[in-house]
Amino acid sequence: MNHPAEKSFEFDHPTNTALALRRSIANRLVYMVGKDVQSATQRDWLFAILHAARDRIMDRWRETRQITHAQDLKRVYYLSMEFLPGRILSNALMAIGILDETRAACAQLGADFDKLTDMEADPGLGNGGLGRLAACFLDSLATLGLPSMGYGIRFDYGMFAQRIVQGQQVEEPDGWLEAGNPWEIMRPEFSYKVCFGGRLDTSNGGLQWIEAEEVIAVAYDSAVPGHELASVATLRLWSARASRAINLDAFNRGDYIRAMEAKNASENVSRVLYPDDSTEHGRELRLRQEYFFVSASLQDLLRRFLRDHGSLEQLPEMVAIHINDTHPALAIPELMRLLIDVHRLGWDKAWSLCTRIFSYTNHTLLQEALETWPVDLFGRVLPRHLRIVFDLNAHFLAELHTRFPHDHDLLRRVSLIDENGSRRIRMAYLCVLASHRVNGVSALHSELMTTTIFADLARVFPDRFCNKTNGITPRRWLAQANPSLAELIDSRIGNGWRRNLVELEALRAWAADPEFNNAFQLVKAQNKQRLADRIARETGIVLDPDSLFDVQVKRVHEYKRQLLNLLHVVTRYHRILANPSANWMPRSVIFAGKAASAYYMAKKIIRLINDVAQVINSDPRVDGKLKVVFVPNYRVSLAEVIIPAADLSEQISTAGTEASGTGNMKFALNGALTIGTWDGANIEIAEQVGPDNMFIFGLRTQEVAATRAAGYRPRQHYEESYDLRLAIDRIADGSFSPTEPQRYHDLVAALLDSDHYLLLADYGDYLATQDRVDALYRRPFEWTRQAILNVAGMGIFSSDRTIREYAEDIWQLRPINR
Ligand code: 26Q
Repeated sequence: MNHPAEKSFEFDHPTNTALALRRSIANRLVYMVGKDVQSATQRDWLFAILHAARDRIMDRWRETRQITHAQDLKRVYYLSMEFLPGRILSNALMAIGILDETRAACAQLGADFDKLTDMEADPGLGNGGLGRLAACFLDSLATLGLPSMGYGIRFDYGMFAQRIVQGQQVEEPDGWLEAGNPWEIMRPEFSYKVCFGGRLDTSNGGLQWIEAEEVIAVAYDSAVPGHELASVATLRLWSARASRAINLDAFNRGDYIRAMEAKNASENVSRVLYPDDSTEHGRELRLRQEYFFVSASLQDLLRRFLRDHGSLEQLPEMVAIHINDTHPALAIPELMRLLIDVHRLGWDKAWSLCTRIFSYTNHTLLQEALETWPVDLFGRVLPRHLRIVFDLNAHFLAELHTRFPHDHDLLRRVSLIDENGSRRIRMAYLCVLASHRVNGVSALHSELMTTTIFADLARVFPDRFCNKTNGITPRRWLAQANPSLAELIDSRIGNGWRRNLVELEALRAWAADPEFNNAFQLVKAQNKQRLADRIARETGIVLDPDSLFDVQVKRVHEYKRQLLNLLHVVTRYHRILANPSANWMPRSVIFAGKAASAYYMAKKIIRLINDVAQVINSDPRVDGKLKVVFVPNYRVSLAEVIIPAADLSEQISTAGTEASGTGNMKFALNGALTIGTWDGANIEIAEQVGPDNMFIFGLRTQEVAATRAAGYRPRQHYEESYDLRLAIDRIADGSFSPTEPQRYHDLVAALLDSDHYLLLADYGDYLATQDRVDALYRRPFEWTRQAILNVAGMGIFSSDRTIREYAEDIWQLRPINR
């Protein structure tokens, strides 16, 4: 007891009976929202429920922080530009264990729980896989009781909302905060100054950064409740606020509007997420965003450390900092700056701390996606950090020279500065240099990482590189998204799988049990109906729930090969027309996904999907044998409805291009069969579920390389296959774009002349494999038996497993002991 009021400081802990919940919701409606049962809107009810739920997380949240502090435990700080948590309410109620009670309370209050939960905003603070992975990791960190904090940016505008207008993607701003965000708590007491620009002053022997601009980063926290509230982690997002300094001098000059403009401009740094998942680097605002959140996060964690510990010597024993892709790489020169310029450590001491604290995950091998920054831009925005990067590079290259005195080209190749053409900083190399561990996200990816993009660095630092195969949280992706399947599984093997996903192995024994097999089919049928209803509402296209639901949902990218899928669709259409009376297995091909707003080819692919859908869906000769639909605005909350309804999961990237994939895991966990290439985590899924329970096709990574090396000629496949020729000719001749016949000329030319991702090379095998899919789907029992074996094999793909591996091999973390 160290506060004078502690004796008299008493409060009521909320309880979880339906009655208590009902009273809490009513209280929150009256005293927080300021309404009553007569005047409450739907949104008012939602906010009242949200607050009642939030109240029930607070005690454990405080307790988690107190225990971490009292037991003096090491923490991991997960730095990520992106977090895609999905809606919080259902997840929180399940974590607390009061989903049914809350439903009952709502019913008594006359509120429609399902309708209300569907009104909650879906925070789109990420582009796709990388941001969603970060969210799954926080869920697992909380569930495993590992002391942790996620750090990111509180973007005012998240991933754009996608509308489809006349077949084309149209982007709209996602103002997810406009109605208020009841989950966040502003913590203005944690505000930090972040500076930009200016110059280095070397006049009096030292090195001083004379900054030109400053902005304030303000913390907003949200709770991340673990399963059964094992612990509650924190997501701390930074929002930019103009500094008083800007305000004061601009306003004092008397030009009020100018001053307001300056204020606005400086707050732009946390305005909007870059909706690009590969190539959008070289933009100054993006660099500022990266530095902004990293600087605030490091100041914050150093403050916390120094509050509890005297000496920076022990920093690596108490703090692990993880860098999610290179986007937070500026944490490295920023920590060096803080240790050297602010805390007055020597260079060698500071560097030795850094290399014991940082670890880094790579998420891509695609050359165009590797982040680099032009030296001059970098130096203009962050002159001190440029100097640190140069000094680091000099130390590194000097040491290398002594280790490999005869390999001069090695120094050029591994330099942090790419000197070919305009000089650019290689952010990935900086991360490898500073990290004691560098990991890829699937076995294949980690292997390719050390033989391609980091081949030289793997020779220099052989002990750093490792693999941590991605995972997904079974709480959101099975328990929450697919409650009927969850319940069916519980009825046979109990509910322990939520914490220990390998328990799903026990389902193997049930795969061929007629009753279970049948019940499993029934669940799938319900989920398909739920999706069909949703699609009919949103697009007007009516799907037959008895048809095979063939699903490809993910960002639209050439390497993911949505076009290969579409070539199959067009061929199937032509075959149906040629042979309408054959016994066709009805199919519904479902696409969803966003294209980067400046990615011309990806947008064209979306348009082609919609054009093809239009023609096929309105052709009476098809007569229900084939439907195609593009579902607009793919996001976490839509994924939760689509994935449980899939029969077939399309994971068809060119071998060697998809680092891992995590959608592949979500589908298999929900009882879809996969048609996929030997790529990313597909390979490990095949190992777990058995290759006979998956549809594997296409060239392997080595064969892709060999095909390219031999001078790949896509046109040869076109000339040799009647079906392929017909499909491509019809796309080219305007059959799917009659008002503008040349609409797809460039797309077709790209396929025939270069086809960088080898669609045409894989087309034949893909089509043959799709025929095998149809054949198996005609045998519902056997199909379902294999689907159940897929579910049973998904145990290792829990993000709990992934996080345990990070905690043991990389972060050296121990859980709290309650
Ligand atoms: C970089 C610079 C400037 C602007 C944007 C970006 C940017 C933003 C997001 C670059 C990449 C991303 C996202 C990448 C991503 O999601 N990668 C995916 O990560 C998943 C999780 O590991 C893997 O499963 C996927 O295979 C991988 O594509």
